[in-house]
Amino acid sequence: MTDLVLYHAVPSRSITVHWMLEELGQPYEIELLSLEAEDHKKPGYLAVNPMGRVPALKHGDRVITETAAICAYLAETFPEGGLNVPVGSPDRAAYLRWLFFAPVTAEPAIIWQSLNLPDDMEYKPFAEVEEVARVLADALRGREFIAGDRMSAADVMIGATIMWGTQLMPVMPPLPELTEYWARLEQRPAWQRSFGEDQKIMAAKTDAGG
Ligand SMILES: N[C@@H](CCC(=O)N[C@@H](CS)C(=O)NCC(=O)O)C(=O)O
Repeated sequence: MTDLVLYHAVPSRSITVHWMLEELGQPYEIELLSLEAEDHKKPGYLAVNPMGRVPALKHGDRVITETAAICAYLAETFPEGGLNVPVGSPDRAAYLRWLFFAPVTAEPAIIWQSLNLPDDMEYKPFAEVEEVARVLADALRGREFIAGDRMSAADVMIGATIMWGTQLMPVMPPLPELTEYWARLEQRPAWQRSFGEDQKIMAAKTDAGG
């Protein structure tokens, strides 16, 4: 019995939290939801996350939502996992910057681009994917990790965002700094484990016609 429960659906942003949990090495359980069956809009789940979206994480009687917030919370709550960059660290500014950059700047740009809206729209509320890719490539050039010289929750967020933007929703220019960074991250045993499990979940859905 564990007091960490991930409300998970595949494919969805919760694969990022799944990876984060594997990186931490803490015991956790998965509550699998089917977005196709609209499990996330049913009262049981709306009581957990009234937004009706995944991921959500329960830690004992606490609930936390928002992928980046969950990753930051896990890193901070379980510092023995080595993915936190604590207050006072010289790398803290970079850590927070990239943790937030992923969902607030990069992800909307990727989604916006994938909508394939007309180029002549007068007002675009989000950054362009080209700019996001260039800024990330500049930040990653000559570095192994995005904040400091070791893996952190910011790498989980930025890595997963690059993977979505260059592979699952391939609208972001696959600049070498980005693809090389992801190629390194995807070798991590924690990603291999979570991704392997998520692929099995996908395969079971396909077999069931879902
Ligand atoms: N800002 C939230 C977004 C969560 C979100 O939109 N999740 C999607 C899956 S990737 C979802 O639950 N979609 C179901 C729906 O909109 O009905 C986060 O970063 O966790």
